[in-house]
Amino acid sequence: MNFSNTEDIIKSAKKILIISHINPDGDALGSTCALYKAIYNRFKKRADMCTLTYLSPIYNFLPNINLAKSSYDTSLVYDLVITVDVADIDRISNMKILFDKAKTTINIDHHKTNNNFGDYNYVVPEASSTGEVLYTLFKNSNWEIDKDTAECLYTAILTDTGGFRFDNTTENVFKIAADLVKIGANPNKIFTQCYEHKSKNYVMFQNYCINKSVFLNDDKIAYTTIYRRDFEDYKAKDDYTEGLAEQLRAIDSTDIAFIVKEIEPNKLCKISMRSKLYDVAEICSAFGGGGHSRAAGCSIKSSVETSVKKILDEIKRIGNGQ
Ligand SMILES: [Mn+2]
Repeated sequence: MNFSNTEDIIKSAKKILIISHINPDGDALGSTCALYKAIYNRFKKRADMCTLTYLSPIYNFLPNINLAKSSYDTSLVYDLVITVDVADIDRISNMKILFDKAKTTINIDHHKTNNNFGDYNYVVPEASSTGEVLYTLFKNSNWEIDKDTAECLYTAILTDTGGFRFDNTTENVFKIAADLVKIGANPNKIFTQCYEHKSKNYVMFQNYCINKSVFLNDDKIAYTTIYRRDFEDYKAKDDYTEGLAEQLRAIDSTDIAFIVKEIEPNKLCKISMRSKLYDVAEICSAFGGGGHSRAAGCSIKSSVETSVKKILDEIKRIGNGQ
């Protein structure tokens, strides 16, 4: 896999937009900034970068992220729009208008639920992260990976493998990481930036959410619910729930862990689900969601209580966690 069929398109495009999904994580932002720098190095042209709802300062260390904007004028017409780490085109929110109008689109991703929505698609479900897909594309296309690009790719791979812990952490991941370190990515610096810049409110909020967890079926199922008022009480930002489901999954008895986050009282909830054993993407797909087999999510247009019941019914229906 390389850029041989799209290199001329990227080369001739005057206006390029790189975009990832809403609530972008380290893979989304790292991949965006890595591709930006790689295109600059190769063609000496600057693409626009869109980071949508990104607010948290955690990833502000990524080279060139300061050049990204949260949205672009929907009246613009791009020659090329490249999506990175976008499993479903609806996850780029209203920037889909720019995607639909673009002369050409390229879709670079690693989610197995990706339905190849681009004109050109580089979708590798076996890859740990979009960062890994990009690394392979850059290498196979003889595109330079400089220190900035290496830092971005390392961040993408580090965060999507949960710090080289999840079952997507392959031999290849370590080979790539070693190469990126050789180029100049600093593992300790990037780890500290990604995982040790938590605010006090964040830690207190997470402890509160964990404290009120509910355990079912001999503690095989663990979940917690987070209401808007909880966010207000702890002055918590929306992404303060990140890592909660992983904490519940870490309990030895737990097979399935999920969190139900109230988005709009009595109207809309967002669910993040994790498992050690089961395909939670299947459970989430029953509600129009998706993701990976051990980490998936969905939205349910109900109250928190009804959403919990629907999820538990679905777990029961497919016979998991029993
Ligand atoms: Mn990813």
